[in-house]
Amino acid sequence: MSQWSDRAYALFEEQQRDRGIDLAWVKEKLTGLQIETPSWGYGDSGTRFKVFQKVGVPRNPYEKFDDAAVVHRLTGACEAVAIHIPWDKVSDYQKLKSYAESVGLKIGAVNPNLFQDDDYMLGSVTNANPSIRRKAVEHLLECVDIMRQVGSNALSLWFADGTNYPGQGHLRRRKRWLQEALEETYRALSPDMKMLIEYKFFEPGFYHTDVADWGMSFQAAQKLGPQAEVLVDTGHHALGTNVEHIVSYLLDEGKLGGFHFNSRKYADDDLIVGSSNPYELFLIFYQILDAHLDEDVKVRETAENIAYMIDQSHAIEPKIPAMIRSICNIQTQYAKALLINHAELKEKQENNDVLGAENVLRTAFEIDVTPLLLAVREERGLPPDPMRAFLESGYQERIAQRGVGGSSW
Ligand code: RM4
Ligand code: MN
Ligand code: MN
Repeated sequence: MSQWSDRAYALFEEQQRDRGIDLAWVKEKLTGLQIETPSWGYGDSGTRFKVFQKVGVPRNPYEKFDDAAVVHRLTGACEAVAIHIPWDKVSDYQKLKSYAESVGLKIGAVNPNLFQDDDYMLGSVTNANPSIRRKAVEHLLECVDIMRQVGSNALSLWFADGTNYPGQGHLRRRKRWLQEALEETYRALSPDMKMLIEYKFFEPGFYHTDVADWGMSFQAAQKLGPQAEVLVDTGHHALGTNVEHIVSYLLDEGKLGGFHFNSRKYADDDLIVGSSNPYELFLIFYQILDAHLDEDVKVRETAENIAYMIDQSHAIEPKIPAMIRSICNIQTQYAKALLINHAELKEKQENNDVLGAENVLRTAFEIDVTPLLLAVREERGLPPDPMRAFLESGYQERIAQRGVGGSSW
């Protein structure tokens, strides 16, 4: 470290010691934070107006793993990569698994795709046509089989099913079909596998969506059993929704399975994490870390087993730097949340000290954690500034030889 950062860290350490913060624990937690990146975040994606094709985009799933390996090497935080089927369909999944391992990665969640086949225009597992419903369930089962082959323990489900017009579909019948499909899939899981049920309030359906909010995911998961949990995608709520409250509720019920982190200003924007509302991310981590201290072991275990994932689609961003920035932004907000003085907060809450309690949270949020992040990276032998290290590595220039128009959606 430079003399400047050594001095900055010494000062930081002293300040945190005065606040009663256990920095050894903070560093251990920061080091342990692993965030899965999505294979699709390395490919070209876009809006409904245009998909801009970029130079150097991966041409196949293997090259997506090459790019993800760079992100992991520079951040030390992204060992697992989520795959989306059929975007990452290969003839030999053992080979894909071995390849991932050969570049220092493992395969994370398997995401079925029930929205791009022409048959699914009017729904997949909720389609009025029984043979289309069957086809959709077969795809879900195929994905469970792929999980076995690649050693994945999370089936991550998002259903695009919905309607555009009142009366277009029978809502209760669709609800039952959906649950039947989930049940059949659930029965196919091995005991070490989790089913994560994601929700989104609209899009592509503009009138109703079959799994529209956390309550619907929660209820479906509750009926299925302990291996089913809710996945919170931070971009999937109506504007103004208190996402951290949902997080705390699901933690208390032992049903928070994972996150899809991304940022949004308006709808499902899938932008770089923390670019729009870093305070929300900090408050989500506050809820999680508070649950780590819960007296109920079930709540603690739920908090410790959350699958953190990024779900970003890059329309205009260079993909690898966008991923690195997201990881750094997550680490920054996590570090700030680790500096919350929980004992002080509890005391303020118990004394009904409104401003005092809010001040405890804001104080942690306003701390500059740069010296801490630099120190942790240095101790782990990682570049102190992963973005700069990437830009100076020449990797982007090297992959330019892949040309334009690599594989995307
Ligand atoms: C959806 C949802 C899913 C993701 C797809 C690509 O909006 O967030 O998690 O797999 O997009
Ligand atoms: Mn998502
Ligand atoms: Mn989404």
